[in-house]
Amino acid sequence: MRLQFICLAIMAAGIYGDNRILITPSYPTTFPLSVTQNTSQVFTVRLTNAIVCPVSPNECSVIVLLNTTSDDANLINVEPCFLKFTQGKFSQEQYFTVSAVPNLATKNNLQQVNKATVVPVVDTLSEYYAVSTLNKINAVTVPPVHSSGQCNSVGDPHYTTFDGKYWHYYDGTTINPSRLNMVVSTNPKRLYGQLVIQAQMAQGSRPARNCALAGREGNNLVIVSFCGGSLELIKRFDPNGDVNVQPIVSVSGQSYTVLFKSGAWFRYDSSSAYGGVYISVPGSDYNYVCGACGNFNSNPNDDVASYVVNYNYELFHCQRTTSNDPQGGADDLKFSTGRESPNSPANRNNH
Ligand SMILES: [Ca+2]
Repeated sequence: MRLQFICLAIMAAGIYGDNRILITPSYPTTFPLSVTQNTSQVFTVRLTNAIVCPVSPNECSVIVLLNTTSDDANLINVEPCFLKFTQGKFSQEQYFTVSAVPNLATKNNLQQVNKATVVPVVDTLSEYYAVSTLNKINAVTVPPVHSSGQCNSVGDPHYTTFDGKYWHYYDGTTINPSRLNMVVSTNPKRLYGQLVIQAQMAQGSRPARNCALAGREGNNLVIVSFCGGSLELIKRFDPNGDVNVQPIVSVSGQSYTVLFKSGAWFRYDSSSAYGGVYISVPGSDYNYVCGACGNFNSNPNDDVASYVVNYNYELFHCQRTTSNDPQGGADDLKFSTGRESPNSPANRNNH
């Protein structure tokens, strides 16, 4: 009966701490510490009584180990990872710092908030401090906020990637209309589902020109096509999906803009003879896309294979669609242009 009472008492103390060792500020469960890139929190640790050890007085100290757990591996740094209080300096405050790992922005699965916990554990020969219980520090890692990325494809066509790389694709081999993945998202936890945006070039046009754009977020697809000579606007929305996450199409003059729930959008401007293509993705897609718009990592030098790309096979894998390459980086969004599908066996043989 008495043992049961002691266990309950320890459990209760485990939630609130027992004030033998004070860690401030405290972050109980309902007030987690928010940790994001380039921020840190300093904690103060203080012993409230002298350290007395009944045996081995020469080794009498209190060590506070600062273990960490997290949803994702190693999201936070704790420096140092332990504190040692000695008998002579037991009253001296000591400090540790909790911060995000330096590469928090590039680690996987970080579009959503993740939990992390610092679990202080006491190691001592002191009977008084050996039974002390310390507050856990509950933290959440918050993805870094990054500004949105802008990409465009204009002329015959010339591309400017999210990272500002200017390059050209002339498609020198194929008779079939070329189709490129402009954006393919790569974050498995992306809100509102995966994003694929593809551009279609007009069949037989020299110089080449964009004639259609298609984008799908989750299971909602919109195609804006002028490949048949006049506007063809196609919406294929998930019949079982939430209507509040469906993309919105707006028209301004000869510009057709499709806004996705995530904040990503694409615009096709039909006033230009070449068709102007403009694309934006939200900052949460930073480092989580690939395609003709590049990988959105602030480095323009790793976006494309070369300044001028003449052949489909020279494109990066994720820039090719399955219509031009059966092993392409994203499935064909099945543009309906009123023309024969470039993925038909007859056309495939032309490659
Ligand atoms: Ca890049």
